[in-house]
Amino acid sequence: MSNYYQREIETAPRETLRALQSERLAQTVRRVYERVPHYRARMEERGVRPEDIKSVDDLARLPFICKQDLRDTYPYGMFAAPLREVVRIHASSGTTGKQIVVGYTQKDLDIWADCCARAIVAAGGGADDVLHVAYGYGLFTGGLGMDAAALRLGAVTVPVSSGNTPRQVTILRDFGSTILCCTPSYALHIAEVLKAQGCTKDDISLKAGIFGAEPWTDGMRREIEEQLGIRAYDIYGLTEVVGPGVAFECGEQTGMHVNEDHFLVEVIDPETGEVLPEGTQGELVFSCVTKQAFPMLRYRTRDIGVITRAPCSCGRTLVKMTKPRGRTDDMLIVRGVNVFPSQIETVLLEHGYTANYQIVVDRSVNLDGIEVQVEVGSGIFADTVKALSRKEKQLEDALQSLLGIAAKVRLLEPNTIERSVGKAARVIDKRKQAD
Ligand code: DLL
Repeated sequence: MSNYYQREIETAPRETLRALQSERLAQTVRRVYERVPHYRARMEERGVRPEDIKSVDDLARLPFICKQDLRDTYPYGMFAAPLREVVRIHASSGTTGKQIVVGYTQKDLDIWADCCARAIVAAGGGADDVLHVAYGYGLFTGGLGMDAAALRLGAVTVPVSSGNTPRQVTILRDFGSTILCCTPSYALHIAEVLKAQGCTKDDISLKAGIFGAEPWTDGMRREIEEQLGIRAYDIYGLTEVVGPGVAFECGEQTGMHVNEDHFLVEVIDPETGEVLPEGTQGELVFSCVTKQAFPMLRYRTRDIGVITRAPCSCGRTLVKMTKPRGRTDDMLIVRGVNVFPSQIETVLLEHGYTANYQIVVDRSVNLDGIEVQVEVGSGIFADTVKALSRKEKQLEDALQSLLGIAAKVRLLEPNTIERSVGKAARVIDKRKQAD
């Protein structure tokens, strides 16, 4: 499938793209240097002046910006446009500290809508579709971001937002929604409720889903595709950069094309900050080169991924990033071994378990302190205690041999783990709660 929304730029020759990026980068650097005292101070600390940044090759001369910079300048200190020109505010949930507040001018909103429209079109969507937007509306960027893109394409937008899952299912069925937009974990929950209402995938008209806002594995993709009878596409983004639509998946479903005419991507070693070559895993860093109100330059995402410029069969020349395997903050260190929840998810799904799982980290659980709790189907739960503990042991062995970690496994009855209507909370770190 090679559907484009903005063919010319999505398939532009690399040299054309580079020239455009360089020009836009230089312009944005000037903009922030002149308008944002915090940026100017950070650049001066490094002895960099705007005229030093002439092309994308000079990017690494700029300082990094991280979450702390945004907290220090809360709420509007990083804005590069006066509030009179700002037309929208979004904010991150702020579960791990002060909220991050971001602003958009009308032009910023227009570009954002284009970026998300590329994602919808790449997933086979357009004016004939009914887009069921079950990402949260409000300060979270998911709902309004996808909504604006659907509107731009002339699709029918169903702005249900998240929550009230039985009603979501009724709407999906009755309104004939063809594309579902929500977090992947919520998509699975919707599938679950659909089934509980005695319906099958044949009772709905969905053909595709655009899922993101949290890490999810290919195993989970297969699960969703099977249960809802759709193709499930990944979409990536973060509030600080723009929201959804920083990168999106095409029909090849092997990673996401970064909208790099607007967002430059680098991969760095999270320890040293050194820029890593293409194909090497590291922390993703983004620079916004067209934003007016909130142009992050070299923003450290803490997301771990890999980028590749290998040609894609869809014809797009935009660089591709792999599914981020998680955030450095979510990485568990178990007896010196680094483990991402997504790796545990892969093992669970490969062994026929559900994606309804959570990882509890607690010093008192066992020596290693991690317990993987996963729901099993009611059939399995009817087994004898002995059979259940055999299954737990099998899974513990699989985790040990594939990930090199000793984890305790606990199989749970169906519907015991709380469902999330947004981002699933995979890790419960009791050590942090106790601190
Ligand atoms: O989650 C924006 C978004 C909305 C993206 C809807 C996609 C769809 P934040 O709440 O600021 O913004 O969270 C950003 O979520 O740094 C990643 O850790 C994670 N994330 C987002 N998309 C993906 C994805 C939105 N496709 C943080 N795969 C990011 C893995 C993702 N992680």
